[in-house]
Formats: sequence, structure tokens, C-alpha cells
Amino acid sequence: MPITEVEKIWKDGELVDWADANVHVLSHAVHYGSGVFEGIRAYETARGPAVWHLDEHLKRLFRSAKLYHMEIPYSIEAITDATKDVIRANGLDACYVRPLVLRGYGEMGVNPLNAPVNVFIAVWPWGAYLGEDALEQGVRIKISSWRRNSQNALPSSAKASGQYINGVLAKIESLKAGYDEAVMLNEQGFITDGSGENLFIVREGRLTTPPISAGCLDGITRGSVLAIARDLGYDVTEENLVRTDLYNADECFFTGTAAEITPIREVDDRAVGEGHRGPITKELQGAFFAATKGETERYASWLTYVND
Ligand code: PPE
Repeated sequence: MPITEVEKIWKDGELVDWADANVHVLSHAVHYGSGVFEGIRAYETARGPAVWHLDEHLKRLFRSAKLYHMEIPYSIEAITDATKDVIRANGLDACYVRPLVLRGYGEMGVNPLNAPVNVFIAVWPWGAYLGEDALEQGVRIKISSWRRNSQNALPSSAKASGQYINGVLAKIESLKAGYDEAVMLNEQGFITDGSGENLFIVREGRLTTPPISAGCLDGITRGSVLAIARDLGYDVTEENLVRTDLYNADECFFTGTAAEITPIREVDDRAVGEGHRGPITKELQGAFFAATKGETERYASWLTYVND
């Protein structure tokens, strides 16, 4: 997707011009994928822009960095303030937020420990991740022939740049075959996640999503949807799913920061349920988007207001 450029990016403690937020080609991360990042959204509310689950995202960023022995030279509070600053500096009402912590320039070779750590926070307007119609019409997905990397090869609890090359293979395969997105199985054949989304199914009014132990990312939107669904009175379970569970589901949908709640209307050329967005998916979208706009008192603590 083309990036919509804005004015400023936060880099190592200061706001720099968009065009100046660069790294050297010999940076460690460029060669070995040694970066960790987050994907966060800020939504427009009656009280100005508000960041959805900022604290949870930044905690995950710090956990990812710790896993790879990267020392982030700022506190969570400092990164929180920096996120608010960069949104304000660009005058955005709503945007995507991409903090990136990477091993920079100065050392070559796999050993990352002596390379400097650089921290960036970029923001830009980002619309519907899987296409403009996707939130209403749903998407067509393919079970990938590529397996999700094993957790003992690359820890799925870390959101690390290099780990995404696995999803890149699956995504390319699905697009070349004419689908919108891929879902990967783990080595045992259980469903994990999409290249950038967690997945839920609905069967006879019950929601199920794969457990984190299947090897999917511990998605923050997944957590929000689990909470919202329970609050709406749905029975929700985390259990292993196989591909036929998707084919036989009444409804199926993705969750993710970029994808939000995106209905899945077809899996491997089989219509899911009626082949369009189902009623429970629609209800969850309604509750989710109301909460992101700051309209739901119960979830007020999930928003960090940029102008407060
Ligand atoms: N699984 C994967 C592999 C993944 O990348 C994401 C987020 C999720 C699940 C959902 O997690 P969460 O955002 O915390 O609910 N993918 C991010 C990056 C997408 C991209 O193309 O870049 C995102 O949605 O921001």
C-alpha cells in the first residue's frame, strides 16, 4: 500500500523531517532483520485523537526488545509522550502509529550486541488494511502452503522485523493465487494467524480463536475482541482449530490493528456461512468501533487522549 507522507517523524529523541528519518544501508537491521516494532492506531474522538491501547502496545514493544537483548534508551513514559508529540506535530485526527527499534550502523556480522539501537516513531493516515470494501464485504483467504515458523525457531511473542519474512512468503503466495490474504498452519497443522491478523470463527453462536500457544502473535485487537464478545454475553474459547473448522464455520473474521475487524467471506474457495459478513461479526464491529471513538464508558481506559 502506498504510504501517505506527513511532515515529521520522531527519531532518537527529536522530531525530524519525514525525508530525514533514514538509516545507513549497512545498518544491522537492514541485513539481519534485527528490529522490533509495533502497529498502533489513533482514532478520532470528540476529545481529539486518542491512541488505542497505547500502553499495551508499548509494553509488547519493550518485551520484544528484551527478547532480542535490545536496550531501548527511553522509558515507556518517554515513548508515550513522544507518540503523542508526533501525532500532534503532524496535525492528525486519526492515524496509524509505527514505533520501530532497530540495530543501527557500526558493526557487520550476525552478532548484534555492539550495534547501536535507534528508535523511530512514524505516523501516517492508513485506511482499511485489506481494501476499502473489506470491512463490509469481507475478504477471500487461502490456507498457505508455507508453515508458520516454529516458536522454537522464532518466538511468536516477539513482533520482530525479521520474523515477518515468513508472512511475506505466505502473503505473496495468496496474492499470486488471487486471494486477499493468507493464513498459516503450524507444523502440527493447527491454525495460527494471517500474515498480519489473528483469526476468529463463530459456530452456533460461540466464538473460538486459536490459543497463543499455537504460535500466533498475542494480538491486542484479539484481546479487545475477546473482552468485548464476553461482555456482550458470548461464549468465547481459545482452542486449536484445523482448516476444516474454517470451512465449516458460520462466520469467520480477522482481528488486527491495521485490519481492525475484517470479515472473511471465503476460505480456499468455500463460502463461509452465507458467504458474506455475518451478524455476530457485524455486532462486534459496531461495539469495537464505538469503543475506539470513545463512546463506550466501559472501555474508556483503552484510550490515551493525545491532547490531555
Ligand atoms: N498476527 C500478526 C502476524 C500480526 O502481524 C498482527 C498485527 C496481528 C496478528 C494482530 O495483532 P494486533 O495488531 O496486536 O491486534 N499486524 C500489524 C502489522 C501489519 C503490517 O502489515 O505491517 C498491525 O496490524 O498493525
